[in-house]
Amino acid sequence: MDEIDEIYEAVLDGDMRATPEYVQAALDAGVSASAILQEGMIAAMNEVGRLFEEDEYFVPEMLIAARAMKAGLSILRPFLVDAGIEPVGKVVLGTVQGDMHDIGKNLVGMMLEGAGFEIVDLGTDVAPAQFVEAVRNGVDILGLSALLTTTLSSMESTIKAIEEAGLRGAVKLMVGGAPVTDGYARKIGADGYAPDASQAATLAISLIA
Ligand code: B1M
Repeated sequence: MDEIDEIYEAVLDGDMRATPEYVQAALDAGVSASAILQEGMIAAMNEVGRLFEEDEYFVPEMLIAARAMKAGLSILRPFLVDAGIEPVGKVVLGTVQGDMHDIGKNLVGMMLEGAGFEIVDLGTDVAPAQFVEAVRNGVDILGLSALLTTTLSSMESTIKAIEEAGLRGAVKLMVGGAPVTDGYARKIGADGYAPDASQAATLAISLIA
């Protein structure tokens, strides 16, 4: 088994102890942070999702896999975030109301930090009013994440709440997450959609340009 396979298996097994050890070993062996993330950890989470759909994994297995992935990400973080850059803009991020998924949002935060943005993370299950309050306090970009088809409507109601508060012109709105599409982003009035964390960083730079 090579380093990537070990990471993949450790995340799949939800092994919180082995995952960061294997991530460190892979980095020490010269494997790139991007390969570890994409081919090891994200690939394993996709397989977790597939096993869940097949009724082979249940919520507890998804949960421990997520914990293992987070443990691995803590080792990878310094390689994705380039510290000491002068902030190019402020981004407020959050997973919309009703949705507890935060791994993708956290990755987006790391990549944006790496691109020089200051990040304020509101966490998960964030109500529209909390996003409105954050925009009122001054921010360049608001990033909304949703992983459930059932919480896509929270994305739309958040944007509506920002419009109703008269703040739509004060902020750029960026959306993403597995069920989100470019078409949906346009339909709800977002300024941009990114399918993954690295494209989120590129999008954020173009939104403030
Ligand atoms: Co959940 N879950 N889950 N889950 N879970 C999914 C999303 C699911 C697809 C699994 C499946 O059926 N195959 C399915 C949703 C189906 C649907 O709606 N169509 C699902 C379900 C059904 C559920 C529950 C309802 C299960 C239940 O209780 N019966 C429940 C809902 C709880 C809730 O939120 N209210 C639930 C719970 C959970 C856990 C808590 C156990 C756990 C989350 C733990 C955590 O996040 N702290 C969990 C997990 C781990 C998953 C899967 C397996 C993995 C998600 C993940 O972290 N992926 C997931 C299946 C899958 O994704 N294949 C699944 C890795 C991550 C890097 O990718 O989050 O897509 P992702 O983020 C990407 C892009 O989407 C994008 O960039 C990221 C990095 O490249 N992106 C953005 C994300 N946000 C962005 C924002 C941007 C731009 C890009 O701009 C602002």
